[in-house]
Amino acid sequence: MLETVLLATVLMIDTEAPDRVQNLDEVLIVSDERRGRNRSVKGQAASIDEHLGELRKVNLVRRGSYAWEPVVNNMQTERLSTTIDGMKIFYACTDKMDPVTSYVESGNLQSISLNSGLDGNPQATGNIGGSLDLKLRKVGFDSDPRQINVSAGHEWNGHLQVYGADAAFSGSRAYLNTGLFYRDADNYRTGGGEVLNYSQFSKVNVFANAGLRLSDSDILESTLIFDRATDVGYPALNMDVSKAQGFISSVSYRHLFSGASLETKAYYNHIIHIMDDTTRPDVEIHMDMPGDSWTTGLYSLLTTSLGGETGAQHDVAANYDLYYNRLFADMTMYPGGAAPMYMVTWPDVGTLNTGLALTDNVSIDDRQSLRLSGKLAWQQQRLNNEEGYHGQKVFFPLMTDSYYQTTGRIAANYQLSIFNSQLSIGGGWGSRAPTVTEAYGYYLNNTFDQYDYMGNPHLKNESAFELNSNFQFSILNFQLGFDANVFLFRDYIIGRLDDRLSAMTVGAEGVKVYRNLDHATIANFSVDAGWQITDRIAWSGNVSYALGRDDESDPLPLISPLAWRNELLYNYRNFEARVEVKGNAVQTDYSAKYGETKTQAWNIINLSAAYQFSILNSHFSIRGGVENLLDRKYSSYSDWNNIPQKGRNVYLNLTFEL
Ligand SMILES: [Cu+2]
Repeated sequence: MLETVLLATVLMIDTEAPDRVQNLDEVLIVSDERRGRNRSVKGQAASIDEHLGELRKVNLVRRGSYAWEPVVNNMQTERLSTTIDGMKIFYACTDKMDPVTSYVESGNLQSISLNSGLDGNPQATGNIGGSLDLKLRKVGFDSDPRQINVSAGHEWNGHLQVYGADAAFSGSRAYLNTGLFYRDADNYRTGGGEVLNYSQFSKVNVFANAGLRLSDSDILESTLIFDRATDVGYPALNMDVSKAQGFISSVSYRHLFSGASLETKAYYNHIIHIMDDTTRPDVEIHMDMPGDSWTTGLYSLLTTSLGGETGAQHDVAANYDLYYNRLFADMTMYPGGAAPMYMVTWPDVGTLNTGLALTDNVSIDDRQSLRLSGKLAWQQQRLNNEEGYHGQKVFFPLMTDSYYQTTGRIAANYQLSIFNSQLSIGGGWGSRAPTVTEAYGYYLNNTFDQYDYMGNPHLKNESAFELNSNFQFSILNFQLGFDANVFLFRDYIIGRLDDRLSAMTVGAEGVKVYRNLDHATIANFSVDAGWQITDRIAWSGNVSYALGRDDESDPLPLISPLAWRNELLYNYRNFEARVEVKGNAVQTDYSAKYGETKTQAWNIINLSAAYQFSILNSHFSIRGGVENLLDRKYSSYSDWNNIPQKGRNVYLNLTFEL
């Protein structure tokens, strides 16, 4: 049961158990070399988005059936850090159609780890709400010499097909993981059977991770991922995507000292995003809107253990990182008959960021531990596109083409275990620089509130104090947990109406300019319970509530209403079955001021079952289920423009491990 508690914020995709768990929020998984068993309900055929959705602190903003935007502690991308094996990567869409999690596949990953709040992973910067690190699958040295996985999945609603194959080879001097995945879906049906147009997508992903042991203490590793989504529909938006492509690469060198390791990784990634409105009927003004994001960087991570034996033990990590990112997006409008209009929407912003992070996990004694983390980062931004720079300077005559920002974070967390309970309290402070959209975005239409948004180069950094606490206790077969955190913001960044400006986009209601609000508050509360009723039957439940307020005590947008989840699990030998009921209360606290509409309450029932067996030396697993059993038509508060979710959906996923 304790393990379940500790795993609250990590999702195991293809590994049996973490080798080392350091903190309730901070979960560290050392590359697992054993043959995996997939813990996720849908198995490997599940999308990254579905895996993310199984993390308790994660919600997802959905603009279609592909590329959902992760939300942690009720904060979106701007206030989170998302890294892939510590690599920085930035999305290339001015409309947030391509969160960076959309450029990897379930088959690429070993686990997803989430650090809640300001206590980020060493490579994270600007993480007020939390940091997600997607850990890539690496078989490592001296594991099974050869493993081959083949998986296939089908979902009847939307005719989703998933095919994947991956292989791992391991020896004492070298290892290789490689794989190919393909997903394709048609439009899905909402509850009641109506087809939701523009909800289709298609995606291909190829990856390779390789390692070479140069000597007993020197290891060279490298990663290559190519991911391409095509014909992706966004029913909540006015446009679709004809191509979203990611190329991710890295080379790293690891040196092992006695009791310490130093890893230095250099990486490069390029994202191409091409929007398309040619398949939509009734487009008044056709638009071309491509976006590009290039990032190159490196980090050096030193980890070591100090002390121990009699005194407190310190697990220390020091990380230096440096990256350079370029973001460029433009738009060409073709008003019927008239000459095309051209606009630069992200003015080729080059961001050079460098930072130093320190983490110390102090094991004071058997019962107490303390975790301290901090990071200081400095960045320079330059607007490299003249046209974009001059376009924005019209509105901000005092702006320059270059800016500097210094950001930092510091967090402390104390943990005490007594008898059957565990208490943790923590606090922190941190700041983030405005994003490129917030500082330099130019007439970016937001379909959520129907306003065009202008970036503001004079924004101050946003900062927040965080307080958090967590209490878990168990008696006999019963376990109960409480979790609460509050973020007190200064200079909170959000768009506010500027009625001196007029909209550019057809149908937009006006222009909003990003501003710093003097203060704002976001708070999250949750209660978890678990009950092992018999050896075979277990129940778990969760209720969460969140609150967001701006400087005038009005609700902030996209804050979850009261939400619950109930699950009954039956487990016998290699068979498991579960019934899940989840839902939201009516969104009474919606933010009319920021263009949000009220979302009604909903409840759905999901059924699933899994069976695993072995023949000779091969493992097979079959997973099947029905989502939204009663075919309810509903949308959640985080469904962009309240697009309805999938209606009843039957799925069957098969995996063979040879
Ligand atoms: Cu886009």
